[in-house]
Amino acid sequence: MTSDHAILRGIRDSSLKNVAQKVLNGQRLNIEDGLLLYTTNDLSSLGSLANHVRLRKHGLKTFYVHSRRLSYTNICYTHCQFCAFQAKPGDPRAYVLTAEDIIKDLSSDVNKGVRELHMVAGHYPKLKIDYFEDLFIKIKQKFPDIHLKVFTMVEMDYYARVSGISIEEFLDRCIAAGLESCPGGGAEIFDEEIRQKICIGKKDAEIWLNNARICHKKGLKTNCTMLYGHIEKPLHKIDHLNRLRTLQDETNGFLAYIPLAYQIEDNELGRTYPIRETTGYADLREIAVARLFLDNIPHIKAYWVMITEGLAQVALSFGANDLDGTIIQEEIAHNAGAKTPQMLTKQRLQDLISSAGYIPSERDHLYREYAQPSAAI
Ligand code: V47
Repeated sequence: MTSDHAILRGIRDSSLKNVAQKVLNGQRLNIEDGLLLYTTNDLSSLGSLANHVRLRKHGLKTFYVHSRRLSYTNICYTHCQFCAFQAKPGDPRAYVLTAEDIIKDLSSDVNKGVRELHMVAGHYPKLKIDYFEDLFIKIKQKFPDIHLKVFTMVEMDYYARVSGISIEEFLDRCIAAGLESCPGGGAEIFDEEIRQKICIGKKDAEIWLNNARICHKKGLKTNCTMLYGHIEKPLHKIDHLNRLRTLQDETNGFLAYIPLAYQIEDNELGRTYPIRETTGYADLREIAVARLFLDNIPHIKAYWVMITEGLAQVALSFGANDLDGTIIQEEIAHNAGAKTPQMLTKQRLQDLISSAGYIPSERDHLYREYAQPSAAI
């Protein structure tokens, strides 16, 4: 690891020296420090500090998971301006999958050896708790080793409400049927003013955070995200990260944080505002800021689907320690213009990690390493 002295000497922006010293001392950064991280143009210093923390926490180990994405419906009654995936009833693209459709799909060859099924979908009032119980039970009967990672904090709120039961009862019943963890989507930006512009009418930040709190108290680990690269400002992002960090101090239930780079095509937000796609510079900054500011969230993912494989690989030296995974059949980012492949093989992930000088490790949802890698693809 580079010595503290060498890191301090390499810092070009002298206003970062104090923050750098705090990072090297292992002290927590405050909001003002966070804002500095967002406003400096000294990206290489952010990178070397973030990499220093990454090496301190994880060494060279870099995780990935063999994962399948699936959305049981694209019908959505919520109006998120950034979403290109949603369809309204009557739209020729609209679909709802039955448990049988999903089992059939999961039985196909491409899913061989998949360890994790990551499901998020639209908000469709005809799907109620019994649909999810039946679905989870059937998936677990047929594929007992597949881990079920389902529902954003906003989705679970919606489906508990349309089922006429409390969020606690909804979760208890889903857990009994096979739910094992939850993905981090739906957080967008917590600031209410921005939220009202990018996802009018979506449940507010307090509901997202409180549902995460409820999950964590029930022992369900979850992830967390932030959607960046649209109309937000640095203050909104630091406020968002600070709220995640505060909840993590209380519950320790977040496993990973994933910055989500806004994809601009085929959605209302991209048509309304003159937004350009995020730059590599901005994407690397998000990873580094996350590693430095979120001192209590262990894993930072570079989500190659949204920032490209090449940049995700570079992000491993800017604080990221997880490349997410194979991600078979992702739809949300690809519908909004992501030009990345529909999946990466495990071999490709391992090569990306090794050729950058890190050590690949296939993980499960709790970041336990598998002694034997899953079936080769
Ligand atoms: O909830 C929607 C966001 C999320 C766009 O937990 C968009 O391991 C960018 O949550 N541009 C889904 N983002 C993705 C997600 C996720 C991804 C990777 C890992 C994990 C995890 C979770 O994507 C949605 C929404 O917040 N989103 N539209 C868009 N145009």
